[in-house]
Amino acid sequence: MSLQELYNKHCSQGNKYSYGTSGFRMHNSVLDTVMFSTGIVVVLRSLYLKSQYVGVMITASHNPPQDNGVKIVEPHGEMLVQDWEPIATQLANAAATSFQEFESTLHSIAKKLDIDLATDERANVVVARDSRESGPRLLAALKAGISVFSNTNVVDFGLLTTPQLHFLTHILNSEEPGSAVDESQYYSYFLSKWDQLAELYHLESLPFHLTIDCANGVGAEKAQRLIQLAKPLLQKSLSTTNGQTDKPELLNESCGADFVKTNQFFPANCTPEPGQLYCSFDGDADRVVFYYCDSSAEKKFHLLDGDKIAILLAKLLAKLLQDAQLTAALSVGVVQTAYANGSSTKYIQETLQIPVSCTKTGVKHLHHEAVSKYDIGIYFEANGHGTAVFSPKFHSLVEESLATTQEKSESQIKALKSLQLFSQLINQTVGDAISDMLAVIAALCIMKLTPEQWDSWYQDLPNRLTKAIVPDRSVFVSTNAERQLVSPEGLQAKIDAIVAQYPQGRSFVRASGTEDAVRIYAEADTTENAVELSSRVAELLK
Ligand code: NG1
Ligand code: ZN
Repeated sequence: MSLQELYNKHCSQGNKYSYGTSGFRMHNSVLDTVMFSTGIVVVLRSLYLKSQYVGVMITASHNPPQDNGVKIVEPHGEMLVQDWEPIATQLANAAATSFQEFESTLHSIAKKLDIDLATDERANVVVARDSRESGPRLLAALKAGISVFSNTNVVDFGLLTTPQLHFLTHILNSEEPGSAVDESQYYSYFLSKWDQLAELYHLESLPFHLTIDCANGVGAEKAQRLIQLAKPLLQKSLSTTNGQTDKPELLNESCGADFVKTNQFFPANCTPEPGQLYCSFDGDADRVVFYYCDSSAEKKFHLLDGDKIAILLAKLLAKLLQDAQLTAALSVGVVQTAYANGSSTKYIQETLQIPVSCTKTGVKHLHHEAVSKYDIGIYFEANGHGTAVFSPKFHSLVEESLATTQEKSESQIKALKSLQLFSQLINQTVGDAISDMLAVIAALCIMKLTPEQWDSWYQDLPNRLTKAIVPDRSVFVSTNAERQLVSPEGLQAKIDAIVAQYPQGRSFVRASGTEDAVRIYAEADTTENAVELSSRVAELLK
């Protein structure tokens, strides 16, 4: 088909698109145009990077089933570099204007990038999607965009979690060209790291059963596959719930990480028992939060969110560094956003004496800070999206130390081996619910912690996260890692005046990057105060 015929088949006019925090994300019915243009951008990106594989994930994560979206993944699993985001936006909007506009924009982008549109250089693309019903249709539109070029190779992995796509994109670019890469490499890699840790610590059983709420999404099939492939030690202590991937309308419905974090309550189809641990993935399994119930008569719900996961990993990794005698040589830091509970920040800084950075919302910002500032950078959004990244200096020092073991104590060697295994068990490309889950289980086993003990280190300040629909969210401009507004003028001063009336009060307002809304966060000493503070700030927006 000609460019014009392909365009006519997949594009429609009138919508406005923006490549945001998590790529393009909207109601599925308006996404065909964007899929088509993104197919072209991905090919350009691969050609620009000398035919390396570039990844594309079709997902709308924790959003409702009727939404969908697309994001581009760099050859080694990072998110699309920031200076290509405007290119993706520009081409999508040109496609939504007219064929003439689209064609001329495509030529001008190619010219700027110095890419010959008629090249016979090979472009390599790797695609996957979550379990949404609109996925196959949108994938076809994406492939149509890719087919505009004559020499393309598309590796289609079908259904994957977002982190699996990131991981396999990296593997495809790391292996010899032509080697077969398949999904099973993901499971064998992470399970082998977990098994090695279990062996190092002589683990014989897990001190709890872990039930995984899979949000009725793609994570269900993947978690079940992981359990099937695991050795009995892990296998007998894990099970899944909300695994109805075949009923797309149930995706994220009364279950999943976002539901649990927002409602601070158990998901559907989960009958909690004291002493056991539970976790929830989101729709594309790049987020995870944990929880448990206490032994009171009402079986009270307790959340172990991204803040608590960051602290668990920070505490363990800092202790291992100490035992490995590397504390002076390697830095550890935690990266959070303004949504982190104030108690967690205080605990990390004051009790753990570990530095904390605060960045804008969106893992790309946290990732960048973690990589550029620390040798071990642990970053998590409160909603459970995050990972820990290890610097090249970390890897070389640990490797060097392990190469000369004769003058080292047994505990030092054990700590060094543990550090190395954790740096592999934790997905280095992106936050990953499955890999984070395995790291949390390993950390709890090694530190001999029950869920209650993990939870007891500090108490979250009561908080509320709500949203408000405003006529134009673009007027809400933030500064200071989104903790203060510079526009609309005068609003921040009014927020500050209200916040000052509440002990331990903190509140901020920012425009969402993924929804047409502004978010209001408030925390204070008591639940009543947090709720009151939140509604008084919300009043200001009316
Ligand atoms: P926005 O809509 O910009 O607040 C939300 C989450 C982010 C991140 C992105 C991407 C909150 C408060 N915000 O961003 O943490 O996960 O979605 O999915 O949870
Ligand atoms: Zn997600």
